[in-house]
Amino acid sequence: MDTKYWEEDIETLSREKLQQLQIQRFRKTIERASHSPFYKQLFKENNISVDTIQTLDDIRKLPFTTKAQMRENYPFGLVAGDLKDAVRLHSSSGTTGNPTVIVHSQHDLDSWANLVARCLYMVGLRSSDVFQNSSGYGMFTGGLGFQYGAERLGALTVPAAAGNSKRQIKFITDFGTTALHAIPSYAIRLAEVFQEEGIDPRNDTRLTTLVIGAEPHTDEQRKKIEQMLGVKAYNSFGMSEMNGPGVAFECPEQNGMHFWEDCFFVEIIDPDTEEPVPVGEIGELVLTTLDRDMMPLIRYRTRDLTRIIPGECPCGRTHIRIDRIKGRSDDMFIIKGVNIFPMQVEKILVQFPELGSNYLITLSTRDYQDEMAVEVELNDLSTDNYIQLENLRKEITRQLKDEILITPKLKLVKKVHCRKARGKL
Ligand code: DLL
Repeated sequence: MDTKYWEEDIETLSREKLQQLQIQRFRKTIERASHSPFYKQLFKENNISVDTIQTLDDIRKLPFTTKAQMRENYPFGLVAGDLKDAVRLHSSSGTTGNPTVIVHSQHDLDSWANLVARCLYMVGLRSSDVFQNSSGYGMFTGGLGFQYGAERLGALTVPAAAGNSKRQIKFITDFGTTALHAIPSYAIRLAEVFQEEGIDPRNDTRLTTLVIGAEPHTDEQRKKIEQMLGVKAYNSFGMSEMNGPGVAFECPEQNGMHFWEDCFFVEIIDPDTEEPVPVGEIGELVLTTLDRDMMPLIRYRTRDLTRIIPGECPCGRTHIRIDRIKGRSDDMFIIKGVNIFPMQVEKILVQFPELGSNYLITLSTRDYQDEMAVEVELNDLSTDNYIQLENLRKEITRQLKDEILITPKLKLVKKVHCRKARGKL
């Protein structure tokens, strides 16, 4: 008989047993991490050993790990295993300075594929499905992450990769794609191209399921996508530091995303006081890997803001649920699935002597598409020659595209000198 769980014994484990498993895996993680140069030093400075963890509350005795520390210890300072046992490396998109690097052993990749398969099974996908992935393949984990997860499930998996909407549509119709993975902004774009091509995805394709994630989106956007494509869309959360996709995922109840607590330990803290917030309140998500061999991460400050949804889920899964990501506690923003820090824009702009020191980044959403505009002032000495200015604009745009992976609308503006107006009130 077909069950509704991929791994019923884990997904419906009692809270007590789940917590026992977490302590056991937490201790193993500490032991494992202590072999990396970074954690070895950190544990020594903070007097941490496996015995520090007797109960789950003891976890608060451990220091946090930050993205900055990962960059400082680039590329392999947090690697705990022997690099000869490493089989894959992913690095973050769009970061300032060194990217964050995650190295995986075969065990890690197996565990990750299993988690993604668990998510897909949860929303009804089976080996008879045709799963098309419109994520970028390469360093972005949405590509290979879903590829291996869908293959693990046994689905016929189509690595269509990003872009080329007409080709995506041809694949969907020709191969009988039943489930599609897309970032939300792209799902809307694809629905528009369907319209332009005169194909009705609701009647002319076998599409029933959409997996959307990797960037913030609202419930209204989801409804619009569902209606345009004639699918049920499920929210999927993850990050490259925690493998990628397959970290938290909605079940058919769609009342939050189940967080796979056998593989990740979840804390929600106040980003300023660093103290835990009460269940149900919004704070910063802090995560510890519980089943990673090559590069465990302990109490990683994700900067994502969310909350734990109180209560039990009628689906029977005991793993906690988190709400949609409400924002970030740093200045990172996500455009078209790409993570961008304003510093990256600044890094490029400062290299042009023609530019002044002020710039403005504007983010907007038009017809459900994210847009990024950069206005930057020219300095006093810059030319008035239109052709030279246009060449300058193109060169800055090109360099920005190289750095942030998307092309912003760039406007060069004359410096405005303000004179004070005198007047009497
Ligand atoms: O975006 C991994 C992924 C791929 C997740 C495909 C889901 C689907 P990063 O590029 O490292 O990894 O970006 C991680 O994206 O910290 C969040 O800020 C944001 N994010 C991811 N999923 C969601 C979501 C992948 N469902 C960062 N809703 C995270 C809102 C999301 N934000």
